[in-house]
Amino acid sequence: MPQEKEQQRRNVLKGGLALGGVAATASMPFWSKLALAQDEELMPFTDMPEGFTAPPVTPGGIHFLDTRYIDSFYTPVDDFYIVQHYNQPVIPEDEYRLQITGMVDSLVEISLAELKSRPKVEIDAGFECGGNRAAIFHGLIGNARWGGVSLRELLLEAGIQSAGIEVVFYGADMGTENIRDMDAEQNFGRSMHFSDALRSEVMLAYEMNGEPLNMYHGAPVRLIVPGWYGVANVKWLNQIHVQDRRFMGRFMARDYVTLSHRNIGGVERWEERSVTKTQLKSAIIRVTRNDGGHEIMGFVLNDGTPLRSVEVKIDDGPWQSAEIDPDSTQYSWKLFSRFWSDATPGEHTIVSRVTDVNGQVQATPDQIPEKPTRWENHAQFPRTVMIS
Ligand SMILES: Nc1nc2c(c(=O)[nH]1)N[C@H]1C(S)=C(S)[C@@H](COP(=O)(O)O)O[C@H]1N2
Ligand SMILES: [Mo]
Repeated sequence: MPQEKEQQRRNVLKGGLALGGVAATASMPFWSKLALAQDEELMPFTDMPEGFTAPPVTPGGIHFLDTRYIDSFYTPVDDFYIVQHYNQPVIPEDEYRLQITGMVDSLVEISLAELKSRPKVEIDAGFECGGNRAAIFHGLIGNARWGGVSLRELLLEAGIQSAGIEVVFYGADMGTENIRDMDAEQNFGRSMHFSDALRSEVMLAYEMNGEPLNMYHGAPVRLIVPGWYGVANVKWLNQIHVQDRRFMGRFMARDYVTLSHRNIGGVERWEERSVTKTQLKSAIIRVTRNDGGHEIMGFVLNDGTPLRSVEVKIDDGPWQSAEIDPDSTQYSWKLFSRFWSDATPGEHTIVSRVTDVNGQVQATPDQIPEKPTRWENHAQFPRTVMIS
């Protein structure tokens, strides 16, 4: 259970604080560096507005994480960011039904109790909103242990017919969309090709960090698509529909669409693509000072491709390798840290970059294709910090 794991860490942490200081820093287990020690002080980012803080969780409100204070591998449920585009429906557990409809051999209607009686799967998955951005400390982000059932098994049991290529996921939340001068009531909907839907790690989650999923995060059941941007993880999921053509709802085809100027097989084009797989990204979340020196922390997200390295660069210095949290798993976020022994007082620029096993390096802002839309911010992000 994640909570027990966290509790163990905290207990060990309390006992271990006496270690403190210079000698301990290098040998300290990674997780013990996450929680700020009593004498550890946050160095201010000079590229941030003063007095910036994350808002409280409110019904219907968007909430983000103050990433400077990340102190655990699993984001506590109450701190995990919240984004929704319509309402937040309250669905009584005993009334909940999930339907699988369309081009399947047998239509499915399944209650929550029936879902829970199926073999349980658990996976660590971290994700960010496709619209996450530096101005809010990349706070539309979180990492959790999700518990639920395999989508693949359910779909295989229902039997996708050979003409069924697209799997559409509908939430119970609803809004009015003005489309071609007409008001159309629609539920939140997202889709993917059946080969993506059949990936073994895609799941229908009814638990988050060992607790029943709460209303904000899509109770009683949501989709979790490890390695994809947040928008794929349909909350309040109550219908899965298999069809023979692409789904063109707002969140696939009009919104969460990245417009970028890129080379398409040798031809320069303005291309529009749906926000799906998470781009290779790292960012620095904080710099702290303790009695041993300064510590730089950050996170990595990507589509699950294993990583080769994460590096940090200070001012015009060399790239220096950072330590990746050994608790990281394929689809979790990867927290990293780098000890900064010779920080001098004054303003410094720090930046991180991640490289995956295929040799793909996180792009610099110059290397990112011209991209007027606000989605998929994954360029290296230099920050300025005031060291004291
Ligand atoms: N039904 C439904 N699911 C949804 C959304 C929504 O508006 N309605 N928003 C999506 C977006 S854009 C994001 S970033 C994630 C956020 O999940 P969270 O609020 O649990 O962090 O949910 C996704 N799933
Ligand atoms: Mo999002």
